[in-house]
Amino acid sequence: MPTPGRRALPGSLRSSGGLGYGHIIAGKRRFPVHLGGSMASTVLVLNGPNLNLLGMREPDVYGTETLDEIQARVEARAGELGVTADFRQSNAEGDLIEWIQEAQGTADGIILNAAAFTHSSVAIADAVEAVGLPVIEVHLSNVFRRERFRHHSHLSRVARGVIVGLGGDGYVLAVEAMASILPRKG
Ligand code: CA2
Repeated sequence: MPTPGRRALPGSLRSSGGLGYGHIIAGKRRFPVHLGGSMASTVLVLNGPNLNLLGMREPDVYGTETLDEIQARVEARAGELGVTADFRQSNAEGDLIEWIQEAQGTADGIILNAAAFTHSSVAIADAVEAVGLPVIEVHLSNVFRRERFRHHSHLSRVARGVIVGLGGDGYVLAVEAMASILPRKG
């Protein structure tokens, strides 16, 4: 029986396997809940516009490694460190903002290469500030050796740290840094 005066949530409780984070679905909304138990930290790795073209064009600037190859290296290193990497790419600013917002309650930290949105998006910076998770900004190229408009990042002010100019290695270093920043679970 529900306590008088308190409305039971008209929703269902779902977990994505084992204990850890699940979510309550109430109507069209999802509310993340922690279900207890031990689990690995989750690091969301977000990639912005045109990074899906890596390895196919501009190898002199961005190297020959594809985004799939970087993903494989990130997942392998994350596995060694006992961290789960959730790797994504989108050409749409709104997707990146949605993913950053959703990370609250579902992830422990974010590695972010927002690509060209780095230099233009106050909205992504606001989302990073609002989510309150540690964010490491990564750029494949050394943006400071490039055009002046790439020298300014809206994200660096709200990022925990910034890694530039080391190609795909920068992502792996960011996973290592994130693993040492995040408290061990369990
Ligand atoms: O160096 C980085 O990682 C950048 O975030 C890459 C962005 C650029 O706008 C930033 O200033 C620095 C561009 C990503 C586009 O990637 C391409 C890959 C291959 C061919 C063309 C674009």
